[in-house]
Amino acid sequence: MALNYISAKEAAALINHNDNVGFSGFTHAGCPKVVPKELAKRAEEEHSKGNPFKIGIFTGASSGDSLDGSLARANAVKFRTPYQTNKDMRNAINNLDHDPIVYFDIHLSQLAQEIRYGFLGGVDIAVVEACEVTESGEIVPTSGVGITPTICRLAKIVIVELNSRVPKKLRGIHDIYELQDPPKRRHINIFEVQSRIGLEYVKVDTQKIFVVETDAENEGGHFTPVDEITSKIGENVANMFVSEMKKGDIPPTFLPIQSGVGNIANAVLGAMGNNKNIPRFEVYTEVIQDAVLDMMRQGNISFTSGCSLTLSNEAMDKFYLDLDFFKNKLVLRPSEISNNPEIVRRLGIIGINTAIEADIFGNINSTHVMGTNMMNGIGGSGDFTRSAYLSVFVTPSTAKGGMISAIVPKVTHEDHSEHSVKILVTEYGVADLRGKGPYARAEEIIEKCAHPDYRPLLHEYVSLTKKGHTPQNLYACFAFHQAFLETGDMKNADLRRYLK
Ligand code: 0RQ
Repeated sequence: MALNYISAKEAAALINHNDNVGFSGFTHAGCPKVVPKELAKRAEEEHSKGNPFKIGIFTGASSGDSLDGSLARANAVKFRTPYQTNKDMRNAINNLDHDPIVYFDIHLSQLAQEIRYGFLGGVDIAVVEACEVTESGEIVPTSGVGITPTICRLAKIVIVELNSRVPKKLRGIHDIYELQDPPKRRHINIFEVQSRIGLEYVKVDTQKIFVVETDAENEGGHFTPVDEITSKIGENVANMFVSEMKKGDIPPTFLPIQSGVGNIANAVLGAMGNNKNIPRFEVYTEVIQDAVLDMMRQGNISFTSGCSLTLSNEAMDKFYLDLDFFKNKLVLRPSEISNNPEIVRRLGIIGINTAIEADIFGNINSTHVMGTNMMNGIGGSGDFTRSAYLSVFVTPSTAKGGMISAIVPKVTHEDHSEHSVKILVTEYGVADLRGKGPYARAEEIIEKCAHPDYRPLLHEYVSLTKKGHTPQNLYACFAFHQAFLETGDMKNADLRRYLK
């Protein structure tokens, strides 16, 4: 059947106020660009006429500025889930003065199934980026998959942004598979990082497809060059892996690695590549960043499975040029498979994720600044952390020019608990929490990871609150944060003020 080609403006007109819209992609990779921008214009036009216009947004993870940025600025968002990183979206989520966006943060592997279960109100329209769409309804995604199979199947209308900038030759890199829901779900047939279990495309009833042609550019930013701190964190992680191998706690063949998003994660992978004692390894992760491709080219990584190519534009262009090299060494999967805890546990994945703050017992806050303001969201960190062979968290020991200690007596928001977190790493060292009770954990974290400026205060907290299984005082535990809010510097924390 011939496909229905329309303009981006006509596509935006298919979307109504109050619709729930599912978007393809994962991070900026694979997200639609021209339709969301037109949709934002449409919302502004409706608002100027005094009409309401807001949509609910489901995505794979964060998205590009054309999507989250445009729609947030146009005040066109009813709710948003899951992970986001756009500044304007974040401001709109945190700012209660002006019509806030309802944001609920869930583990990325769970979103597709929660949409299917009907927990979130259904999907009316899917807007997906593709490098190919056939007259039989085969849609080949671009550089990120996310929740594409689920939204395409459930939506009444599927708008395909057919992006000619992405080579059709990408076909074959995806492994598209959607899980059945309980009680019919069976095991996932992935027993190795490189296992393939699905199709090269998403199959959709052609009657509901509308195609919008585009050549919009990838929206990848740049990675900040590795600095002294991120490079030291990376070195500490790499050396820890080497000593784990020497001890026999990590097998000599190594185990698949998951690594989070951002500059620190990129630096950690780079450091692993530079360490001659780490053997060639595999990656089973969600975001594939620039460092992974460099390491594949150099032979440090033999195979990579992920959900998206979260690359700078420069690295993306180079990837397309080298497609023949990567085609049999890399696979892109939907987020419910790339992040599936069943596979994480089975393959023995080592998870490396970044914390905003950690407490002296190993609980991790990945999402909230000072307990109140949402940064990005939990992303896939929980999918991996809870089920990993070894869960590692990394963070610089301080933030905001040293005024904030990333190691605190108690985290102000808990995303990952001490029960899942095994290793904590800062530029100062590596705290191994395995087999240690709360007092020993506190000692290990303070001495190995905290910034020296904060060590006396943290020790003081433990000695002043020494009581019961876990030394804690419910008044003093946030004295560090309180000091920052009142004086702009956590070093001014006056523990005794709360402990009279
Ligand atoms: O603020 O942007 O104003 O400079 O947080 O911190 O050090 O640049 O590190 O970019 O790697 O982000 C945890 C947010 C780290 C990210 C987080 C401020 C700091 C800076 C960014 P500025 P950095 P990164 C894979 C897995 C959760 C989800 C996850 C994240 C900004 O890694 O979102 O792991 N992780 N997903 O100054 C106040 C503190 C702070 C602080 C840092 N203690 N207090 N501000 N900052 N620590 C991804 C996916 O699932 C797709």
